[in-house]
Amino acid sequence: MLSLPFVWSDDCLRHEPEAEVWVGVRTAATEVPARALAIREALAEAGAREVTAVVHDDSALLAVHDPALVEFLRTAWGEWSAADLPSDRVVPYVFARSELTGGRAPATPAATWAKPGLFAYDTMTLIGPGTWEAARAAVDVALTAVDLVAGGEPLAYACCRPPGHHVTRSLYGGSCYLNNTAIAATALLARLSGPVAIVDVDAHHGNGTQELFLDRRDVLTASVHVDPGAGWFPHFLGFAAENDEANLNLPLAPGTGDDHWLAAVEQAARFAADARALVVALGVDAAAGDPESPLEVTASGYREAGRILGDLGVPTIVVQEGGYDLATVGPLVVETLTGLAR
Ligand code: SP5
Ligand code: ZN
Repeated sequence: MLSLPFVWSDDCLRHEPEAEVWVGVRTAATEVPARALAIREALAEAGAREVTAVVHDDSALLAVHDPALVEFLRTAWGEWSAADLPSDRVVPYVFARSELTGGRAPATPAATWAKPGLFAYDTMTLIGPGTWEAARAAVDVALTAVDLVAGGEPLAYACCRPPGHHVTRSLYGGSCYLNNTAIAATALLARLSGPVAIVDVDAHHGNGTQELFLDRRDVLTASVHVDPGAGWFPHFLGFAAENDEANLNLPLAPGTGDDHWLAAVEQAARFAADARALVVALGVDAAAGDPESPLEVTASGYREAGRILGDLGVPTIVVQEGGYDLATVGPLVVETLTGLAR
């Protein structure tokens, strides 16, 4: 019996990316609505209590993200679909790299089809009819979990999608649009005393979260992930060389299983030991059967990771990130939460 609240919004199902443009071709999307439904079903079966997300205003969202990114995401599909373009999803084709304009702010392009290049850093993260509504609902799910914990619940789980940990202040990518984890941590810090720690166990480096809190000492960030130096997303960062007093990257070799992965989770937990509250960025794509990562963590490994993080003994919010094997994503989340809740 899993006795904890989990937050849900039907609107999180409205994002249907269908595809990811990868090396120039459309491949089938992996970040699909069925993920959230599978997790919800496993949670209900385990006895967790569903709480419907409460709509929040934009203040917590705008404390983290550039208003221009938020406005783009809010309006991108409407503008794109009105422009009669050959793609049924918003996708960038030219990128406003800062070196292109000598560090000056790029002009806002007149062409609708050039605008995504101001805010997207990859071609995989498509925008369609319900993308904004789902991404915004995911923020409400995370903020409702914050409300529960600020109100005295020791542990709450945000069953949200699309995920968020790859989004920086102004740039979206990696199947993510708004950084739910970072928004939750910021809101939690405003409600409880700090510092707050974010421990990210998604198989991929939490690059957006790292960049958002780079100069902060009141939000500690730790990430356990497959070594980008071995050829894995986000490729350009996630290395131990980026570590400092408030940021810990623990890159692991492809093929890493429970023993070394759990040692890294323990190291992340020690790093977070002085925090007064915890946000777990829970990707279950480090599991052995996941199609998007080469890590080999088992279900009992995820349960043990939950125990390790639960031993910190501080108010905790768990925010869903990746995890793409529809047959196991639900049970893996339940295992982790069972370890945490004990
Ligand atoms: C939140 C999260 O786990 N995001 C993962 C983003 C990484 N995606 C990288 C995909 C690289 C190529 N995948 C090929 C299969 C495309 N269907
Ligand atoms: Zn991931």
